[in-house]
Amino acid sequence: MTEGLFITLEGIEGAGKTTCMDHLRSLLEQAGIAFLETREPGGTQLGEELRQLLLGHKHTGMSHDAELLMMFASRAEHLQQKILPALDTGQWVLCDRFTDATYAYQGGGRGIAFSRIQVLEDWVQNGLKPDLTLLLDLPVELGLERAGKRSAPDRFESEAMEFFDRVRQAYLELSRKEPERIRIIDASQNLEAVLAQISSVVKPYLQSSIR
Ligand code: Z5A
Repeated sequence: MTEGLFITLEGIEGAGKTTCMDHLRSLLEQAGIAFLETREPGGTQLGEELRQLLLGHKHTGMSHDAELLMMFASRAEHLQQKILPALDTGQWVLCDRFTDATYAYQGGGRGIAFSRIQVLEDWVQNGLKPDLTLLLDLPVELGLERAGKRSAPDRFESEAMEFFDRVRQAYLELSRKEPERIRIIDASQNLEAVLAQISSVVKPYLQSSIR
């Protein structure tokens, strides 16, 4: 049994990850590939409870370090319980956000040094990284406008425009460092054009999985 492929979706608020996840799911189903669909923070019972603490407004003033550590606590559980077992049995994993979000939000957004985040990444992931990351990039104003049409904002969504600007810049910096893994999708385009970009990036991986 070969190892599965680990694909993550990233982007600022309102980038369209949920919509693109639907598209990825149908591409994999059409190709007959078994996969696990999951998200962060969350993906396990403990992770989902941490997600409520992280996104809810009960602990609005939590420290940046507590926030960072809870992201990695959720991730450690997620890797052990779900992601690694799926990859080990040859399933693909589609994950809505992963560690690039930590560099972008806790690093870029909150101002925690990348080097400190890297210590936790090395500890929890032991070298594991996604095989492919689709970074849905768009201007912050457009993302917030799209997201604004939805329900009440969570603790992150309540941040100011400058916060999301820093998050976006951090994502772009990550993709400059790892251009092969982190592929930029122009999410400012209409939905049809965005989904076409995703298909063209993912199709070579689908073809190489057909033996
Ligand atoms: N977080 C963190 O800080 N550190 C970490 O390590 C991790 C996460 C893992 C939860 O994430 C929060 O956790 C997140 C970062 C933090 N906070 N924020 N912000 P989440 O992924 O669950 O929450 P989210 O970013 O708010 O994602 P979302 O609500 O799922 O939004 P989305 O998936 O990107 O957008 P969407 O729902 O697909 O699209 C938004 C709207 O735009 C919707 O009405 C669509 O129909 C529309 N749309 C989408 N694409 C288009 C195009 N191309 N044209 C026109 N309209 C479109």
